[in-house]
Amino acid sequence: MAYTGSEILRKTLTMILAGGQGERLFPLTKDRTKPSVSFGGKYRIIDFTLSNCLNSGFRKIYVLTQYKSDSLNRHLYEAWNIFNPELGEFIYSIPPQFKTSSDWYLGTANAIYQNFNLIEDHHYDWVLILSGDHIYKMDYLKMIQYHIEKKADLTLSAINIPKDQASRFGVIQISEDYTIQSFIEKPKDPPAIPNTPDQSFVNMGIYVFSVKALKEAMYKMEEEKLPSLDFGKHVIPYMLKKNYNLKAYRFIDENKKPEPYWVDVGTIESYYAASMDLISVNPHFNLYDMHWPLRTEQRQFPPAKTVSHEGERVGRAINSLITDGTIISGGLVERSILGFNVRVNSYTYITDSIIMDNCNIGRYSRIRRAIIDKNVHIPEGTEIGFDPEEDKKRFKVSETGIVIIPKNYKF
Ligand code: ADQ
Ligand code: ADP
Repeated sequence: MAYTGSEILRKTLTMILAGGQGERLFPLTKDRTKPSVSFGGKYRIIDFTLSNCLNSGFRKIYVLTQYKSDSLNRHLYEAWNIFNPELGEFIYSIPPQFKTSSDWYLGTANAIYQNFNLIEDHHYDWVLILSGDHIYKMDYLKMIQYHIEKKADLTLSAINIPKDQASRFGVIQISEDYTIQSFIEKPKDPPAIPNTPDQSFVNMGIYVFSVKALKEAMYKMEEEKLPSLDFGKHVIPYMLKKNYNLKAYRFIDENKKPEPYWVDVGTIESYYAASMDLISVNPHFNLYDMHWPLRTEQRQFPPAKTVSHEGERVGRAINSLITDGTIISGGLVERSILGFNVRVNSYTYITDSIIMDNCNIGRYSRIRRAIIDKNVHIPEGTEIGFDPEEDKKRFKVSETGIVIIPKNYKF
């Protein structure tokens, strides 16, 4: 049976998993959940998934939260409280329901299971399950149309990535018609794509389930007393074993570049690389494409400003993103991202760095390959990113030498 786009949108519930602890992004996730971490100067990571929902028409959204969800909840309220319940649109944030035990959400599938009533109460046919911590542009309606066309029980979106990075992901193997034949969650030695030995085909954690099949599979797992906490570890392997129709959907990037771009910004290195992509001359991810607008909270700050005294040519920013309220006064900023309300003072040099909201960089400071979280005042003459041994005494330094200064750090 063919469905129109609007029928699909009416019969689909979107659930965004936003509860991950984000340990590998520490200390950016010390007091906030991963989807709430700033990204690209003015956004938070979850804005990218939510913008995808909005741009593909999905407006019935539950955000499943857990750890340190305070700033995420406030952000959802301040930036995303835009849906109209009278039109059947909503966005609600749902903490653990303690339905199956007195515990928190015990995994991705358990988070959905604890909220099954939300799916059942309104007779949805499909549930779209997303992660709140990925950077990409995707039209989810195309994926659900594919799911219906293939008569699938579960469709998961997948992408080719270098094999040597694939052990962080669920790796799949498919037949010619994209039926999933094997799925291995985070294998030590990931299988390669046939005839492409350096690439693997991996699960992006974006799922479309037919509600009937999901319910049946999860209740059967419960009856059989099998663990059903996690999609990657438990539910997908179970459904494969029981011969459900599992299909892979090859990710279509709405950036429309030859190489599809999707990043799980789960580590400091991937967060930093995805940030630096934004400021590269030809980024994979285009913030300025008005066909796929990205939404966030619009805050009341004056325009960003650069200041240089008569005859000087300082107070400059090159290849950088500068957010509102920021003043670069007599310093040089290169290949960096500056958040809201930052002050860069005279004779400073900032390069290849991310400086978040309300930071003040004192005169004569030199900062290189650093991530400085919100509200940090860097004293005059401070050097960061030039002497790894010195940096390690005070701060977390990533594998590739990125220095991270936590929010509110006092020098
Ligand atoms: P991971 O990303 O490792 O692998 P996981 O850490 O479980 O999976 O997180 C998936 C999403 O769910 C994240 O957005 C996370 O924040 C959220 N989440 C995790 N636990 C949660 C909980 N208890 N409550 C609410 N939200 C929670 C998965 C798949 C892999 C796939 C990758 C792609 O298992 O097969 O390759 O995603 O990133
Ligand atoms: P995070 O460090 O998690 O990114 P922020 O400090 O940016 O969090 O604050 C998260 C939200 O809380 C923002 O929407 C901001 O407007 C609001 N907020 C920040 N400080 C205060 C405060 N002192 N009182 C009330 N709301 C605040």
